[in-house]
Amino acid sequence: MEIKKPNHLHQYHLPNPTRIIFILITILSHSTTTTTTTTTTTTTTTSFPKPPPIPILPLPTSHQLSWQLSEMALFLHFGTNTFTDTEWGTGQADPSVFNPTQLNATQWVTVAKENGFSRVILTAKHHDGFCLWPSDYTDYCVRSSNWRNGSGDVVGDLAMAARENGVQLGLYLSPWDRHEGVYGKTLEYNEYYMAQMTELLTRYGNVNEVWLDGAKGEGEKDMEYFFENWFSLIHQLQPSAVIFSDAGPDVRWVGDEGGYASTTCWSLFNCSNAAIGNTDSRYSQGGDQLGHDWVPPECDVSIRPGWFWHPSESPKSATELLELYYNSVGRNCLLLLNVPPNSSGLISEEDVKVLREFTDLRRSIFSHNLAKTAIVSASSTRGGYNDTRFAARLILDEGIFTYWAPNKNKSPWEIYLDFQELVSFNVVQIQEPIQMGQRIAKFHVDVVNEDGGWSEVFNGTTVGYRRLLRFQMVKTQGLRLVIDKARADPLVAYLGVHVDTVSINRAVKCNTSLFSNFNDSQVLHQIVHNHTRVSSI
Ligand code: FUL
Repeated sequence: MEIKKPNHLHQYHLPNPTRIIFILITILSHSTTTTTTTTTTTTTTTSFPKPPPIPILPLPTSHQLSWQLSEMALFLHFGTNTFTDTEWGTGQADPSVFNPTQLNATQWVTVAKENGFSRVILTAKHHDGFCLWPSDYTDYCVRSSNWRNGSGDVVGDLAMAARENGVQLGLYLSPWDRHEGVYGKTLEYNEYYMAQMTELLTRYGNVNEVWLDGAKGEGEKDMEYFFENWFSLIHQLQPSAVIFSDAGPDVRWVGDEGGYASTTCWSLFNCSNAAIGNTDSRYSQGGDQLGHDWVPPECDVSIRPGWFWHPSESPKSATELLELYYNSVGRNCLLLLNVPPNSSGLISEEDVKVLREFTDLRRSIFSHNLAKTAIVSASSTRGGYNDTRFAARLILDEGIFTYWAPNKNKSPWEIYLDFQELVSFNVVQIQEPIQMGQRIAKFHVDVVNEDGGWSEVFNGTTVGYRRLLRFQMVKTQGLRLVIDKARADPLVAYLGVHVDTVSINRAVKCNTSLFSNFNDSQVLHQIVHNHTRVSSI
């Protein structure tokens, strides 16, 4: 939609009905503050600032916050499967097949870091049971391979490279083990699993995430996993680690392996409604507005068709990765992108190239915020307009730790941007200060139209840590974000206005109407893969 320049440019500045309401709100809110100040001058509390609003429960822990701020993690599926061209190894592959002659964990970490992935997660043990570290509890590990004459340790190499480069480390220890003889004997296998977990969490310094996968082949041995014991052990040995699984407790699986979250995406969840290996993917995708637990979603997806490297497969294109970014990070999730090292032990050049292009695309879109030079105002401000700690213009500061807050119980909740000239854009990003709880439940974005009134360009439900909205290119002088429903007084940490020509070109090329169904009423295209392909656990 192209919105033409108003006949008289200053029309937007003249008191159209919306603007009159806005001015009235401003005056009223200001006079309320003045009255309060006048009343309280007789007391000794006048000089104290208005405190921040009450956070609304549940809240993220500091580790969940740091996880969310990391935004993107690189998943590294690597093991005997890399050499046998398989996805789910049988557990019978000879350990000697594992021989990555050029393995260089620093290359993996550098690729991650240079492309904005601040965490790497390695399959220390996948379903085939082969361990990438020299475990004391099995010979089915690197010690029995020819790689570095059996003296290598992939987990150790990666931990050191990550530490040296300031990248966080996560480890995947598959519960399902197709090699280990005691698998199926509940007590013995839980002892074995916890002993291996202890090795991983005590030998390699800080571990920031432990990845528990729910997959298990049909007809496999039946047994019980002692999840509560595992969780306690992990939190005891690595207090700053978040535990990922279908059901949390710290981070949840988003419910599909296509890299797409639901447009409505709450970090709120009820762990008691989910079971590892047996979740309702719709519940995982959307979360739960009434949930009592803070368990934000992680989107795992592979850059290639398989999770492990296969010589015949190629990576997705940079525009496909951008699409994943919009639909994961842009929907309140962390993107866990799998980029599997190849059989020489390096991330393939073609994958590195695509990752660089993806980085350039993100930079070209998000490094310029058209809102930076706009005049920002809001329907009300907590503490009154003179209170700079909750002022509307704080939405221009990057990050979530400063934010706009409205006056208590003072809807409408609106933020206005006056660009002072006609500008064109097709992307808006919004962030909530989630350390104060996730609040927004319904919102819409309007732009000033040629008659000086408002036209809606997007409506949605949740925002959370980051929400990216795409719509047809508009040309306008003003924008407003209207929050229609919230769990408590809404807070906005950041508002960005951007131009994305890549998505437009892609839509034209694919002959798809990318923008017509971008509102939150869209039905999610579900891709539920083998993550929960489970018989019984
Ligand atoms: C799934 C596993 O079965 C796949 O092999 C892969 O590891 C993926 C991330 O999780 O459930």
